[in-house]
Amino acid sequence: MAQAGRGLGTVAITGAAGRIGSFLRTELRPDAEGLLLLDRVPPPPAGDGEACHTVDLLDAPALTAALAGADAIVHMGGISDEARFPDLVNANIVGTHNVLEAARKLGIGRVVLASSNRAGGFYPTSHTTDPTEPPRPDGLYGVTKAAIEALGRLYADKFGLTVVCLRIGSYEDAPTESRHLATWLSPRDAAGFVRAALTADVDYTVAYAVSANTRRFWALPDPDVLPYTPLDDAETHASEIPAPDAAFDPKAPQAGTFASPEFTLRFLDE
Ligand code: 15L
Repeated sequence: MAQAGRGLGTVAITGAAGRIGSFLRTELRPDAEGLLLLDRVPPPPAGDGEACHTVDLLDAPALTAALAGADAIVHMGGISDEARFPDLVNANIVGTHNVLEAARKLGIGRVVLASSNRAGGFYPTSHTTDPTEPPRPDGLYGVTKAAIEALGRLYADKFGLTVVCLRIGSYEDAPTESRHLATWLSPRDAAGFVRAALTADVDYTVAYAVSANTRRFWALPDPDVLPYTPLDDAETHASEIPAPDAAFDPKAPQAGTFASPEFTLRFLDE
């Protein structure tokens, strides 16, 4: 375990074998006293100060056992895009409920939930969406993300947990398509938002986790609430992107093609 700076205490990461989870593992390790790494598939072997648990979010007793000892949970696990509704409901809504229940029972005071911009993907690109506006999901996946924000609010209001919901944008090493010029979340900004969510003096908040993109259509969080100001701007990559203006018809949904009927019809019965 790294000896310097352990201010975050013991942090549990669900979805620790996933793309964002693996990155956060590396980023948070120096700041945490220890890491509990949970995933349905075995995370890469534990290093110093780490404990790995192969656990399904739907196995509540095993999940609770694996989370014991955490001071905070960064919940990244679940299905990360459109899928069949029963699968989404189980992995995302029931899974998040199990995480929040484990936190309540174990006295873990802080949970960071991976929400998504897709909870509001039907707002048009001409609109700057603030996360306090009503959800406007672009698909079934977005519906489950709106639901987990509500679950987080319930556990904050009723049981006094601190819950920070991050509406993650397009997490990529670099933007690769027109829409990303608005929606990109760079890895270093992702780490910045998560660190802020682990330290913010707040009961409950929902915030867009998006880089400081010139063309963004989401409001950045108030730094007095979530103390992080993003550093990267997708615009610096605009010249590498084919048809950089293509996604910016003012009436088009912010989710782009994710909002099309076809994107969801694949997961619905005839
Ligand atoms: C998300 O929430 C998804 O997890 C990811 O696959 C992308 O679709 C991203 O949103 C996006 O909006 O680009």
